[in-house]
Amino acid sequence: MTPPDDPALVRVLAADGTFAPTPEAERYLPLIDALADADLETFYRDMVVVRAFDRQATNLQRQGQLALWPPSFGQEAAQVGSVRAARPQDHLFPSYREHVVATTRGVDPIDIIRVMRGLTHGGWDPTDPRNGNTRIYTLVLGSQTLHATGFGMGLVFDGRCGTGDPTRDEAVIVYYGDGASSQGDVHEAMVFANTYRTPEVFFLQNNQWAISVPVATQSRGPLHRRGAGYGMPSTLVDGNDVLASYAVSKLALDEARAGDGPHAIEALTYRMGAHTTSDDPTKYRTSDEEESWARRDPIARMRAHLRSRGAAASFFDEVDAEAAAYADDVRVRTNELGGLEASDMFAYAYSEAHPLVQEEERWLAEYEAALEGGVA
Ligand SMILES: Cc1ncc(C[n+]2csc(CCOP(=O)(O)OP(=O)(O)O)c2C)c(N)n1
Ligand SMILES: [Mg+2]
Repeated sequence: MTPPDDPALVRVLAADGTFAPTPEAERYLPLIDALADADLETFYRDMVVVRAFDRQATNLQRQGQLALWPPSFGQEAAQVGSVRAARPQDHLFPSYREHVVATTRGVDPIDIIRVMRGLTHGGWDPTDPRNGNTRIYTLVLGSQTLHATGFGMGLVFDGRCGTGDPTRDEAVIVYYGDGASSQGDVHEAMVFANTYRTPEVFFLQNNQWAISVPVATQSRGPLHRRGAGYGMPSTLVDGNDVLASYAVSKLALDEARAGDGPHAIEALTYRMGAHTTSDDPTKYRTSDEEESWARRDPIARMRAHLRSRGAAASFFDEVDAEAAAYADDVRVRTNELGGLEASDMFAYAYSEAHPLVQEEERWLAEYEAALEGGVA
């Protein structure tokens, strides 16, 4: 399975890192020209750091420190490009593997770890300014698109977009997957977004798989064409090209903020890892397919591009060291986290006391007491 040879595709960097814009990329080139060397280095650093974090978290799950981990391995360019296109006042609605989206906005990586260790009832506080307007992870597929559209409708009603002041107007970006695109919630969200002209970007990461179901099985036509059916522009981008992902997201967000309504983006990418640590992709996909996508690795592509622009070897060494230190810090802090307060399992099942839950809590307390006494 390879990305379609679709003339609509926006790509700036070829897989080997050479600057080779597709015809559809031409209109985005001014946005890319406006980037400084430091911006390109930031994109690269973000991708390398999150890959190290992601690998560390996968290992921590294997060591029994986390209940589950959904890897972002392979999707770094789609995520970094889009989040770096957002302004501080924008609102981000992730799904469950947008780790670098959350951390770039300020969420502490240990807060993501805490979610996957089962220590929280949702995650972080989205209203805490340190979290950069990042909503919590959503495991119920597609539901976050409704949250985002509702939030966007609020922005319209409150006059918080389309005023003509780009420093104050706000936009929303919501992340979802190719599998989630089949959910009714997504379609309802798109209908309402277009009816109310919400300042919203629907950012679909088509990573080719919904667990073990390939995208071609459930979606017979190109996903990016769906936007037109709802009355919004839609753009197909190479999601393994961080520059293209940045540029299409930037334009769509700028237009949304300015009052031009919603926009759908389909970013073609690939989930290079397992669906989660509970999954074994060797059961349903071939190593040929994995290798063909490894040749389009988003980090290798950007590294080659930076090298061709003359980045020093020391820069790459520094980034690698920074990524390793970041991952080490996460490991150290994860090992310091305590366990679940067992009482929490019962406290939040119902809003009011429930006899069955109380009975289960009593049973657990007795069982643990017996364990301590060496009886059980
Ligand atoms: C409403 C709902 N149905 C089913 C599931 C089970 N489920 C979890 S992830 C997943 C596949 C999602 O695929 P996709 O949207 O492509 O996202 P990806 O995991 O590839 O990032 C499914 C079916 C769920 N979490 N929510
Ligand atoms: Mg998918």
